[in-house]
Amino acid sequence: MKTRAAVLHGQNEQFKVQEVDLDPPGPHEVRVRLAATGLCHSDYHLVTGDLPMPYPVIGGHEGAGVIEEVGAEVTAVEPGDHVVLSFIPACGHCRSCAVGHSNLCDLGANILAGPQLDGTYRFHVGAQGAGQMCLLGTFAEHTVVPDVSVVKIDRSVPLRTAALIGCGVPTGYGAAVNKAKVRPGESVVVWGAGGIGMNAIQGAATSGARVVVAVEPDEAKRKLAYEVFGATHVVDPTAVDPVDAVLEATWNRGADVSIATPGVLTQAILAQALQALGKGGRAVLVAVPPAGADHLPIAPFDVVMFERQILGTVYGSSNPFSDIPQLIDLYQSGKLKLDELVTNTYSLDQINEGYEAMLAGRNIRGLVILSDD
Ligand code: CXF
Ligand code: ZN
Repeated sequence: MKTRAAVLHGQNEQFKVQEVDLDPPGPHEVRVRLAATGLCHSDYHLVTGDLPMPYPVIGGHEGAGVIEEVGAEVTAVEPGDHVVLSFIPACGHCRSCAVGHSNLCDLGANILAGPQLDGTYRFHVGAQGAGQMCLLGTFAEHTVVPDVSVVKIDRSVPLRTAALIGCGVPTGYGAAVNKAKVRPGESVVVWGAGGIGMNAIQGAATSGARVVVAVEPDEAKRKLAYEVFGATHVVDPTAVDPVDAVLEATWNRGADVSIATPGVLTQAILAQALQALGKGGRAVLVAVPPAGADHLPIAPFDVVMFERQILGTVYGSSNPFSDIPQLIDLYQSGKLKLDELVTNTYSLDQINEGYEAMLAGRNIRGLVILSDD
């Protein structure tokens, strides 16, 4: 079939919205009509090359939609089902899945490769195969993805809201809840209050953190972090030293938990996130570092003597098939804020405009509306 997609043809180019060819689903694949997709910074890393994927590639890894067609061997979903797309597939059988760490599923090795799991392409631009970001390619009106990349959700949830649970929400919320395991009374600092950080802030606040410091240069995001998502302190790092501000907010102890969620994990922000840790503090590194970054700016002596822990996390250490429905339950019971995350909506043709707004710091989440579903 023909569909429309935002295709990236080369490094430092804009997304080109164009008609593309889409193959039918293979035996273990499904075709999804997408309702909406979020503009995550990670797709922009494809533009800069910080996340390298072969071009051309269909961007997008945060989306939700309706199943239109399933392959011959698919049993978990059927046409008409509503799904959130998971940017890491979860096979359920590899060791990581079996021990409850599906975010580390062995199939995750393929998410930046380009072709689908069988080594061939579903999207074609003329004679050329086009890859799919995280096997998904949600910057498209339709996509074909592995069945282990779709999580069925209740039809009562608006798909435009559910799309946010594809990446930003579990990544940020899970960084605080699953990886840092924030406990009541702890002090938490979150570096960057964008689509990921704002969810780390609400995850820390709902876990009972006594102090939640949001370090964020954009005034509107600081205001929302404080008024809506549960930050107790906000800091403009362009105006004051944010490490001093964290010390001040934590009775000079430093943070129990320091969560790094800026657009790009620069060495400068990483150094501050590590310096802000108190004794026994846990640093949780979420954002993608620049290509070539090869060391952590912290003295090994301090790690040993002050028992500091440095923890990486991908997808907020979530299990997509259990955590995505659970996040939806939390939203429906009023315990998780999602609608407030959407700053602006765009059409697919306006996708580059959405990324300009993100780069200018104006978007928490820009959301591209892809259908009326
Ligand atoms: C990223 C992590 C690296 C692979 C692509 C997705 N996470 C969230 O945006
Ligand atoms: Zn993302």
